[in-house]
Amino acid sequence: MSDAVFDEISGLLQRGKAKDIVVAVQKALDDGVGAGDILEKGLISGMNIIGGKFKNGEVFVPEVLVAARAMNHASGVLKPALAKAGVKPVGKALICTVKGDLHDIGKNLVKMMIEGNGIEAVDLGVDVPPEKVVEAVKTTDAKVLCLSALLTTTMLAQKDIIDALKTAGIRDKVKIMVGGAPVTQSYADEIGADAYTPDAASAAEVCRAFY
Ligand code: B1M
Repeated sequence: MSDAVFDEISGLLQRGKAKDIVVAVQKALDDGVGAGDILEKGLISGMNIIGGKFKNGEVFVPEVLVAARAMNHASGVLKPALAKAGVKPVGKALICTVKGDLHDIGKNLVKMMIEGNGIEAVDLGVDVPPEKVVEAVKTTDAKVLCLSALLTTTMLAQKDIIDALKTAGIRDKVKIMVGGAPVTQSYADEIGADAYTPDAASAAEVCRAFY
């Protein structure tokens, strides 16, 4: 199979062409292209390109959001075929915005980029208390926990969650990633997180590396 079909899908994703990408992905499936190849060589590859451009300041939040929306549409078309082909996500990650914090744009971007890297993201939402996170870590087989905080006041809740997991005796069940505008590497080190990343693209890269 020529790479042209994957280049086309990757290009449509990068340009955020949600309707066109659905048609292109369906056509590729109808032509017998493997769902796993479409995901890896078309969609994830396109998402990685847009993620890199976002990291370098070549594109901005709106472009990433439309690309992510296109990714979601295309993934919807692929889902049944992927399930049939037995291509499973590499693993599961939990994600939330911490207690007291309602900002969800960054969290949603991180979620979309993680999903774009073949990881199933379980979204616990915003304003999430430590008890709910502890429960989710206990009851799912997620390997990574992603905590977003946008306020200098709520970043403290990232530590509360780590402490609650320690108290529950399940701290080591997950790798903990922290991020959000006020969060820094030194803060992440101080509270005992496993990783800090400054943006959604690097969060997805680091998250993928944990699997
Ligand atoms: Co709010 N807000 N806000 N706000 N708001 C900020 C954060 C603020 C910096 C504005 C300012 O004063 N300049 C300020 C915080 C000050 C501080 O604590 N230092 C602030 C404040 C004070 C408040 C309120 C208290 C205002 C008030 O009511 N008086 C209030 C708090 C509400 C609450 O949460 N309890 C509030 C409310 C709101 C809105 C509801 C109006 C709205 C949120 C809407 C929504 O999210 N659905 C809002 C918004 C939009 C902002 C700004 C303008 C934009 C935030 C945003 O979405 N940025 C923001 C000012 C600013 O940032 N310029 C501001 C775009 C987004 C893509 O970036 O979320 O940083 P960001 O995510 C990035 C990275 O941080 C990183 O990746 C993302 C993409 O690269 N990242 C991670 C995020 N999570 C990560 C997790 C990771 C890794 C990377 O690993 C797990």
